[in-house]
Amino acid sequence: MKNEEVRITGNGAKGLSSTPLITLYTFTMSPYAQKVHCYLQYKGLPFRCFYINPLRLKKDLPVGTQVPALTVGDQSKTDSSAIGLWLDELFPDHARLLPKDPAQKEEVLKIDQWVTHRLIPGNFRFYPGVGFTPRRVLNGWRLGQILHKTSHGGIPLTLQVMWPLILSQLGFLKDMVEMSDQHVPLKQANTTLREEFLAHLGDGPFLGGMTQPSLADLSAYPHFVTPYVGGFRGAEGILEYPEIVAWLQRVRGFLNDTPPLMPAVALKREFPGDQKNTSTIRVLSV
Ligand SMILES: N[C@@H](CCC(=O)N[C@@H](CS)C(=O)NCC(=O)O)C(=O)O
Repeated sequence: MKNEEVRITGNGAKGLSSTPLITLYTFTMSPYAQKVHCYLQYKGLPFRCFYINPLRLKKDLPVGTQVPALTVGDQSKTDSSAIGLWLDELFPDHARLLPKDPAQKEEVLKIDQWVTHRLIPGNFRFYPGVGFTPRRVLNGWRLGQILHKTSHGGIPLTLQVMWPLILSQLGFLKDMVEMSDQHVPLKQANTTLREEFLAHLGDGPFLGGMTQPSLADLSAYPHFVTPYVGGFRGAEGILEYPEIVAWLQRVRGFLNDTPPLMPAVALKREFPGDQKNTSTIRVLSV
């Protein structure tokens, strides 16, 4: 698929005339932008994605300096969790991201903060990390390749080759790695985060023991799904946690995957748990 064709993708849904035009400004692998993508899918709102070229980020954003940014009609907002709260205010008749009950709402917001400031930063050690291990270099190249395939205009080959080095120099990624348990070995840090996640899930079926998915589930879901389906090294560790895979499958049942969370050109693996035999993961040809 040519880059021009994936610059803006929409679901072509009916109802855009009655619902204001909604545009999500995103990068394919941004876990924060993907949070908002899932909020919109869960609320069943028609929207389109503008896959920003990271080399022209500030020029192409309607507001702010980071993705996600969301435009609803003539209003724009940044910051993933704040956008979630805003969507509930703007579209109260669509599925709610936050429960009405004050105690449950507080619990959901607390777990969302844990996802945003602890779970997601921990994952950034796979891409930029500290130092250059083979896995980080391969994941850096994979990210550069995906951004090239999905962002308008693409990324020159020389920069794609240098992508692991470029990532290691980005200020916001250094901040993310600082926020993670960077002095603990990566495998151990991942185990701790997955155990903390399971503690938040409790007896389920959704985070915080809720009976329906909430802002917290939709914030955490893409963090586990997209590095896996995108073919990133190390993401397959999720298959060692059948409770998390079962939760991912439950959340997926509430999402209308239009436009898809991952453009088809960025897919390398099937959804976690969809493989009949998880010991032989089928790699999709792209
Ligand atoms: N707290 C923000 C974080 C957003 C964020 O870190 N976005 C990254 C992409 S994952 C970005 O746009 N970085 C580019 C930069 O900071 O120059 C949110 O939750 O939306």
